[in-house]
Amino acid sequence: GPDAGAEAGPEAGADAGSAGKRPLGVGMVGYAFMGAAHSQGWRTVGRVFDLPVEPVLAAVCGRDGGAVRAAADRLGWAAAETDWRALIARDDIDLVDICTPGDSHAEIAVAALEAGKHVLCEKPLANTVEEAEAMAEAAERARARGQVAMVGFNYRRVPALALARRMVAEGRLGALRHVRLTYLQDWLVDAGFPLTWRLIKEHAGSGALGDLGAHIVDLAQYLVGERVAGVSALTETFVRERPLLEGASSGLTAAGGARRGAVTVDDAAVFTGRFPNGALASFEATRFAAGRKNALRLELNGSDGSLAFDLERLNELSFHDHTEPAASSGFRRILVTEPEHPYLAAWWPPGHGLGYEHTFVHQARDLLHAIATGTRPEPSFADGLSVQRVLAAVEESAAKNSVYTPVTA
Ligand code: SOE
Repeated sequence: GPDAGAEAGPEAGADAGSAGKRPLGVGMVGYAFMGAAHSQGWRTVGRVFDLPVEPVLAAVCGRDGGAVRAAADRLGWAAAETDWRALIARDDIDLVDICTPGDSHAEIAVAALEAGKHVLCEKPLANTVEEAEAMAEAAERARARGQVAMVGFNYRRVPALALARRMVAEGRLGALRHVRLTYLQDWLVDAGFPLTWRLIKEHAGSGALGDLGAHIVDLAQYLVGERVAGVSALTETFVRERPLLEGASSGLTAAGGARRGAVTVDDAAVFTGRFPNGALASFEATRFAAGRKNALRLELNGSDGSLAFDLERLNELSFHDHTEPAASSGFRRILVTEPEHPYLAAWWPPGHGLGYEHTFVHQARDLLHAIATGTRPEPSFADGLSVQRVLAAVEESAAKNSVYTPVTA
C-alpha cells in the first residue's frame, strides 16, 4: 500500500522475533550532517525494533582520507574508504546509503544498483528530472532482481505525520479541500552567511525549493495519496552575493572570507497547485523566515474535519472533527506518544516523546523491514522522481511569472 512503512509498523506486529538475525552490510557515502543522522539510525534501529535483519556498519566513504577515518571512529563505522566505487565493490556491503550533495546522487545510485546493492538515497533524489528518471529506471530494473531503492524523505517517519496519513486514508477529513504546507527556516537571513554548497546550483540543483520544497511536496503527496497535477509559482533570491566559504562548513554553520561569489539558487519558493481529487494546495519554502528554525507546518481542511501539524512541536497533531456538534467541537491536541500510534510501541512509556533523530531510526526500520519481507519500500525512486517533476514545473512556472504549469510525467 502507499504507506507500507508506517502501517506495517510495530503496532502491526509485523517484525520477526530476535532469533536468527541476518546481517546486512551497510556502506555509507558522505559523513556530514546527514551522514551523522543516518549513522544514528543504523546504530540504534536493531536495539529498538525487532527485525530479522541486523545492519552492520561496514564502511563509510569520503574523499579526504584523514577526515573520513575520523568520521568512521566517531560515527561507529568499521572501515573507511576514499573512493565510492571501491565501497560499492566490497562484498561485505549489501546496501549503499547516499548522504552526499545532490550532484553525485545519480552516478552513485545507478552504479550501486547495477552492482546488485540495495540503495537508500538522501533527498532530493537528484538535481534534475533527467537524472531522477535514470535513477528510477535503474531502480525498476533492480527491483526485478530483488533489490530495493528508497529516498530519504525522513519526515514521513514522524509518528504524528504517519498518523495524519492514516487518518486521511481512513476518511476522517472527508473530501479534501485545502492542502497547505510551509517549510520555514532562517539560516540565510544574515547576508554574511557564506556561499556553502547548498547555495550553488551546480551542487544543490536548486535552493530552498529542492532542499525544503522537496520535503513538503513529498509530504503533501504522501498525505493526499495523489500526485500534484500542476503549479503556479514564484521564486526569489533575496541576497544575490555572499562571502566565499572559508574552511569547512558543518551542517548549517559556516564562516565566510573577504571575497564574494554569486548565489545561483533560489532563497525562497512560493507556489500553489492542484490535486486530481480537486483539492487546492499551497506551498512555501524559505530560508528567510526570521525566528523560524525548522518550522515545517501543515494544515489540511476537508468536508468532515481538519488536521494541523508543526515540526517544531513534532509530538503533537491537531484535529478538528467537523461532524461533532458545533457547540462543543473545535481543534483538539492529540499527543502522539501512545503505543497505538505509528512506531511508538517500540519506544518509551506513553507521553515521553520523540525528536528529529528518531525519524532516521524509523527510516532505517522501514527499509530493513521491506528488505526482510521482500516488499517495496516507500518513498520509492519513482516517488522521488514525481517530486522532482513538481520542482521542475515550479521552476518553469516561476520563469514565466507564475503561469500555471502542468506537471508532466
Ligand atoms: C537545511 O535546510 C536542512 O538540513 C535540510 O537540508 C533538511 O532536508 C531538513 O530536514 C532540515 O534542514
